[in-house]
Amino acid sequence: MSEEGLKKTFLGFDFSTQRLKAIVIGEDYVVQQEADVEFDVDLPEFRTSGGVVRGEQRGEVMAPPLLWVKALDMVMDRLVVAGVDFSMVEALSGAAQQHGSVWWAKGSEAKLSKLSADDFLHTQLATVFVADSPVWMDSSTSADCRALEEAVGGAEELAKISGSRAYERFTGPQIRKMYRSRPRVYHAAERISLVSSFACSLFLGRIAPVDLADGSGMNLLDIHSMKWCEKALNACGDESLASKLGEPVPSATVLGSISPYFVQRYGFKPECKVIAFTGDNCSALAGLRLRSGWVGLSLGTSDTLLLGLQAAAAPPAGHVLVGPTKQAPYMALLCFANGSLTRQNHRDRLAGPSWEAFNELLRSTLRGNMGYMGIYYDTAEIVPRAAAGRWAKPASAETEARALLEGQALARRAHAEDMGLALDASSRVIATGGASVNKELLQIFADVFNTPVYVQDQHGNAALLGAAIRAAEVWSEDAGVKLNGSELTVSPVATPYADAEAIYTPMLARYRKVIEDIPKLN
Ligand code: XUL
Repeated sequence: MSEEGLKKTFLGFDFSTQRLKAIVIGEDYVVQQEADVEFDVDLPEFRTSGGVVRGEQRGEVMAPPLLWVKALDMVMDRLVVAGVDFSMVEALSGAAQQHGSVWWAKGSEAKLSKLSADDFLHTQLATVFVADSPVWMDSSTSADCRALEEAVGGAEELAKISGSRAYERFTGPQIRKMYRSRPRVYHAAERISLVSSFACSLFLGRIAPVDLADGSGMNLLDIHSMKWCEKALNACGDESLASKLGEPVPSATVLGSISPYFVQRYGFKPECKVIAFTGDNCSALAGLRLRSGWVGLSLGTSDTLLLGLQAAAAPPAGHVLVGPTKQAPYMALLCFANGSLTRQNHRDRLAGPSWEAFNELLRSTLRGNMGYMGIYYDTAEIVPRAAAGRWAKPASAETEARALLEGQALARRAHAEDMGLALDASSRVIATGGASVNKELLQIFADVFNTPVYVQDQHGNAALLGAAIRAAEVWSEDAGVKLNGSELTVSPVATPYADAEAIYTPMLARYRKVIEDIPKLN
């Protein structure tokens, strides 16, 4: 590649719950600079804990949007200190925590378009928000969820239309709560953004549209027609709601050029393109370059599966979203509450505080565990929706150790297939998160999915990397300039044994039978 070619850079942001991160990648997708602002530590004046504040009512969790604006001022300065040359940035994009809503006062758009480069954003935008932003940790909208489901014909119907039954943190129920309990705020808001489209607006100098992928986390979008669902809008607000939300756009949209504020203050070139921002999970799918039939497996406190899908299923649990990239027209998000914490609890019980000792137990058992299966929910499970409990007959420590991990992997595969995941010879599982260093665990996933498991080793934060990669890829397609960084650096860490299919297909069928008998929560 020519020297000139390598000089193009792309900027990505991640407005996550606890921090704002920024990353610069080159045309080869190699990370050049990074900067980070931690809300609680760097911006103590907002008095957040873990990036959020608790409301007066039970379950209310929000964040002051000005915190995010001030964090952007700060992270930009940190990028300057890190030596970023903004005049080389061809395009930027971003990721943000999903579901949160930002409520803009009348006249905000005019303010965004006339910012003075001599001053910080946060001093100029101090009065543009009419309320704190409810965020994804908020669980105060159960009544609104039931009302929304009823208005569209039931939970299953809502799942068919919007890709999810109603969830407390989703933006539709949150808007309904605002309309119902704080009508003055609702009416004072000229526009409502998601955290992603709000962040994008700061760079664009006008209110940015919601992108279809993050828009699918609202319970308001018809994920088939890609338009707002009128019944859902009517259930959550009045006739002004559609115009408050604006028309959604595909995630791979070049929205325009960067606002003059950033050109004058930081030296961006005026043609630098702003690509629609999206939700963090959607961005992670892009960062892992997941295609249809591939699985992103994040092994954390809870386990999250990101699935690239060809078509939208109507999920009994979990979420189907419009895909953020061309490689996956739809995606699914499945969160299993019992992940690493549950693995760790049982490791301690069966082997003490050492993974080595636990893995020793695993090695003294046979794959398939002679048919012994166990289901361990130390905390209420999300997929399937079930109370805490344990469904396993007493057995030796060795047998239980394998039963726990195989049971988890079987659950991940069964519920992924329920979402429409179709595994084939080209499929891959790409593991991330703390437990992705555990080779024994990854071998079990490889066998149960009968698919090789890879570990992403380019960057620990797939959502952040995905933001910069989306900027690069959407820019490249729009500008007709090919970039050389489009392949993911991953290393295969576990491949299935030849007998994996024969062992685990019958176990998968048995898992489905076993969970039928587990009492489900509504
Ligand atoms: C996804 C969700 C969280 C947030 C966290 O539905 O609520 O993963 O996106 O940032």
